[in-house]
Amino acid sequence: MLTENIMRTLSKLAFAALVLGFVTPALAQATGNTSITVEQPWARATPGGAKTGAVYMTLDNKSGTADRLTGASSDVADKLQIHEMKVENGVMKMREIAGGLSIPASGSVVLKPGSYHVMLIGLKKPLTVGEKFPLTLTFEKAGNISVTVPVQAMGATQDKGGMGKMDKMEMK
Ligand SMILES: [Cu+2]
Repeated sequence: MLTENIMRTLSKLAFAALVLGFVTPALAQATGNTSITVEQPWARATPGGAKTGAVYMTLDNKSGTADRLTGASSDVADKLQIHEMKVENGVMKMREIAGGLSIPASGSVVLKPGSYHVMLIGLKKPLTVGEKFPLTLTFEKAGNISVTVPVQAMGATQDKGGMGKMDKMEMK
């Protein structure tokens, strides 16, 4: 009987140690700077002569503090902006997001065709399928994060036709 009680106590202690082991690093992360993970970045291939392109990705905020994507830079284009797309009076329009794109605490934001994107303005050469290029994202709290962006086909996967209609869109 006594040994059984001891065994129970021991297993409770082991369980507590296990729980603490998981909880401690999570707390440490939440109290520090934000930690942003950039998942599955990709860019749409561009037809020859195109002067603009777009990069998509998922931004995952694992911290308990909201952050903000304020800018981006890359060698492939003269200028990069954080854009959003919206239908206004039946017309699809895109514009730079004033103040950057906010990423909620313990949440994520998806940049995808027809929605948020990192706009490449003044492309130095067409983006061709299979190539990769470096991109540096700047966050208000997490600082700079560099990723490698693979170029995917123009009609690629997640595509709902958003950026494909770009030539017909107004840019503000
Ligand atoms: Cu745009």
